[in-house]
Amino acid sequence: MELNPQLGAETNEVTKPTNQDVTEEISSIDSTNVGTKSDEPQVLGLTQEETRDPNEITITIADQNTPIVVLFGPPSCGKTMTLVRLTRYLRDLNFTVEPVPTFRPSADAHYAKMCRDFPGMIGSSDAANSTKNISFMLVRVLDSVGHVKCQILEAPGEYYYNPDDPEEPMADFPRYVNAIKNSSNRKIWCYMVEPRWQYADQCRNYVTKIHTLKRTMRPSDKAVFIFNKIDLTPFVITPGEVNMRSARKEIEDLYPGIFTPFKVKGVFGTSDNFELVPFHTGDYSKKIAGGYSFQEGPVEYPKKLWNTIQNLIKG
Ligand SMILES: Nc1nc2c(ncn2[C@@H]2O[C@H](COP(=O)(O)OP(=O)(O)O)[C@@H](O)[C@H]2O)c(=O)[nH]1
Ligand SMILES: [Mg+2]
Repeated sequence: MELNPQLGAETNEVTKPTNQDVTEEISSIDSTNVGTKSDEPQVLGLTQEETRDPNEITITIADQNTPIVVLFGPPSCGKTMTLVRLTRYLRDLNFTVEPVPTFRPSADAHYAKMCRDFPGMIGSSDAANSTKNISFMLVRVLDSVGHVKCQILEAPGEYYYNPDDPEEPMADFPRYVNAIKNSSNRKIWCYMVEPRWQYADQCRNYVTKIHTLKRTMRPSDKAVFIFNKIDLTPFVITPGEVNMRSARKEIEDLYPGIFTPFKVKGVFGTSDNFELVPFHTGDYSKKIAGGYSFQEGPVEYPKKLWNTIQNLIKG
């Protein structure tokens, strides 16, 4: 299915990520000029034209039956590193995680390079090697006998919620997001939250944006809230074991009303129609030579996330 919606909607101003830590250090090199059909520099894995007008982004979802896990969250919440950590975990279990080459137009040399370099970026202990290079990707997960279990989409956070856009939370989603929303694949929306978001004053707007998207979710779609950077909270009891009651309360305090539309009223009261998963992608230590080294976090976190995704796919 070719998803290239017609132009005509208002353009979203897209800026580079404003990540506080690692990605800030690498912002000067994230315009990787690897050459496209027009040999123009690229930011976030997009051509200059696409960066100027995200409504120009063309994607193709060739497999319309396999569920898509969408990592949804603002810049620097940890989408790329979640993909990296989950991929490492799945590979250890003999799953194959591979980029879907047809996701972006074949003339897009940057995407082709990203696909080729994916194994190296996943295995790298240099955090920037992943965060700066994996920016807009569809991967698929196959089990040890070649069954495709799901697809995972990682995209620039600005297109979901852009803290630098004064129009938020009313800024339109770029058309490719709508195209994903409207595709026939079942979706597992993974909404990411973090404990010390640098734009804490915008938490309510981010909540509004999630609720806007929620209204377009189909009944078969599922919702997971990923509380990433759990290592920065006091709720970790032992590695992988988290006081979820307190963690949940913290999210509700930081992001007021976030769970409200994801609750269902029944005869015996209200119940959750979502999953909540704590996550810790890994530890990031400053290197003397510059940049950060990445050491993967406890296995319990990707294990819990993967089990949750699998149950939702089955359910
Ligand atoms: N403390 C901590 N920091 C994290 C964690 N995951 C990501 N980070 C930090 O957040 C930065 C942005 O992560 P990234 O995956 O690139 O975010 P993205 O913009 O959403 O793709 C990383 O460079 C890390 O510094 C985590 O589990 N714990
Ligand atoms: Mg990213």
